[in-house]
Amino acid sequence: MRVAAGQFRELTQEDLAFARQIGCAGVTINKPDFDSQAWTGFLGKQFTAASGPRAPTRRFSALELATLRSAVEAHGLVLECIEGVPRNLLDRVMLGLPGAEEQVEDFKATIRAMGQAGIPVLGYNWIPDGVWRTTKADHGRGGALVTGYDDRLGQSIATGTLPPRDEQAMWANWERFIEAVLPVAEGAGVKLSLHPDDPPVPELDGVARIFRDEAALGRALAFADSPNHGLAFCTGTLAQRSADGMMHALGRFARAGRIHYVHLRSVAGALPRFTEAFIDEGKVDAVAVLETLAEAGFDGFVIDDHVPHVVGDTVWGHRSRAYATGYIAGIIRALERTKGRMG
Ligand SMILES: [Mn+2]
Repeated sequence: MRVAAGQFRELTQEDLAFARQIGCAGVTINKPDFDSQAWTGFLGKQFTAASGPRAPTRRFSALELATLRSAVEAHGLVLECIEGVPRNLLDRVMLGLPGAEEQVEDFKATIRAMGQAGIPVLGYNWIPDGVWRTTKADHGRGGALVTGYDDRLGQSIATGTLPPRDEQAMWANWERFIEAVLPVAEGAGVKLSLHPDDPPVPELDGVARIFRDEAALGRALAFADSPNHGLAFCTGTLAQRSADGMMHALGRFARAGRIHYVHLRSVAGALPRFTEAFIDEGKVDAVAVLETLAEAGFDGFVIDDHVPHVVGDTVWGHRSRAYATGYIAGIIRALERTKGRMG
């Protein structure tokens, strides 16, 4: 088990140096938009107006991914994972809209490119309108800014941008998707890792959120029962329903060897209303989480997630992430030492 730095949507050489400086062995990249000005600059490509706005389909090329991997490795880091493609490159598949087939073909090509570039894990989720919060400026400990969600407000919002989809439709679309892409992942030696729906409520904006609890995740793992399909286990998302339920799911899926990586964050409160919290407070017991993973023999990586915004911090959250990452690394070290003493 090891700690990584994650959720870079854009990347600079400084960010990579920072990840190494705070002791991470690896990094993850979030939904990279390789056609954006920031990414074309990082990858040493010419940005042209033709690069954006982005078409509804897009495959990541092996060359882009290899360039990215090399840049990461130049800092003594491992590129552990790409956490998803931009949402609008998979939305037609999730919603079963015209153009879904083309998006699936691009996703398959992306998996093959990941395999060629030697990047072992591709995270994904099944939420076409993304993570919802009803505030981004609630006050946490010491006045730190934290995000929050109130389902009474959430349920009153209808964007009118998505076609309504019930549970049955979202499951059917997912089953069709995973049946199409999993054999490609197995052939390419790439792991696909499902992140639960955040917030984990039955429906938002007229679209069912199917991956919201242990039962649904268990069903997904049984349906796509392969070492190349597992979970991006997010402690915060599941604890937003129930911290006890999250711990139960964690133990079960860790012992089954189906957790590829972990988002470790905490929350205060639970649905219908919660706020995010520092890693050392709130409903999620980070020590218990890491202890459960260690006992199950988990050998993947753990990253922080949605850290509170502290005094003087950057948008990405260098200060807050350094704190959370150090906290995780310290617990892992302590658990290793205890295990060594117990023989
Ligand atoms: Mn997460």
